[in-house]
Amino acid sequence: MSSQSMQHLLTKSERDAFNRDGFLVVPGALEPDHVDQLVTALDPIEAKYRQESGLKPYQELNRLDVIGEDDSLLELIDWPTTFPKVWGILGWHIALYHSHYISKPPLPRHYEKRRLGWHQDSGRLNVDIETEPRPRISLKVGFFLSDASQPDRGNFHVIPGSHLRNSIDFPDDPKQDHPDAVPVLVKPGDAVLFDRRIWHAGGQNCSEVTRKVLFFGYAYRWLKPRDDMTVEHYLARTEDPVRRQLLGASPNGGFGFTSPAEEDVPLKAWIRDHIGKDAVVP
Ligand SMILES: O=C(O)CCC(=O)C(=O)O
Repeated sequence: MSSQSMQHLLTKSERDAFNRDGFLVVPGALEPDHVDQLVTALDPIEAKYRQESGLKPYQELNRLDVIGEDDSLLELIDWPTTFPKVWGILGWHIALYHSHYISKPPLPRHYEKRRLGWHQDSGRLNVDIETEPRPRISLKVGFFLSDASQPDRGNFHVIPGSHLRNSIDFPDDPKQDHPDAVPVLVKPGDAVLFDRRIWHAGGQNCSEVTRKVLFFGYAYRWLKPRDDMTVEHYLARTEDPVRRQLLGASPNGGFGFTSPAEEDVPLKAWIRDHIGKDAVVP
């Protein structure tokens, strides 16, 4: 893992904001050239899956398990500007459990606006676990590759602070959105970290610009991956121990009574060696 991470550790005010609001914007997480490279890599992948799935040109593509599709995506899992915030929040006992790419082309002009598809992540988890609020368990990083700095560009929407509520009430009119809903306004290269429990939704794209976002989900190692995690080809040639942890490698198996052993969770030692044994991580 790059030592540049040390320059982007989670600050106290970022932690407070994440805990209070349920999300955090990391401006300029990716350089403009890097954004262009990722778009160039993702465009043919998108074209292939659009053709396979028969989507109409204005319909959203949501490609799950995208991480394995192109080498340029691998380095984003421990990216120095975002990953220190991830382990700063969740701690060291984590792995990637999900990755997806959403491309949202402009809607047809006659499209009638409707209420967005509000949800918390991890579907059944919200039904099976009975506490209020439910536990956090995972978070996602969204790398924005298009300009969503204005509303109505298919922005990621949130209800700030709603991560601590198991349910939310909507107006009676089914077209009306929640009064506290806000679009997250971000530029290409910005990243958004969000608590899986925050009530969130993708917005409608009434602009001329296709909205493109790569999402990486991180969770505790005991959570079953959300998608196929097609990463064997990366593991076969990846030596970096932390990256291997994130890809799901675990030489001693799972997380039983005597594990994880240090070699199952090299991120723990990395944090200890770089920050010290008193590092404030869960
Ligand atoms: O496309 C978006 O902005 C929303 C994505 C989303 O709902 C999710 O990743 O769970």
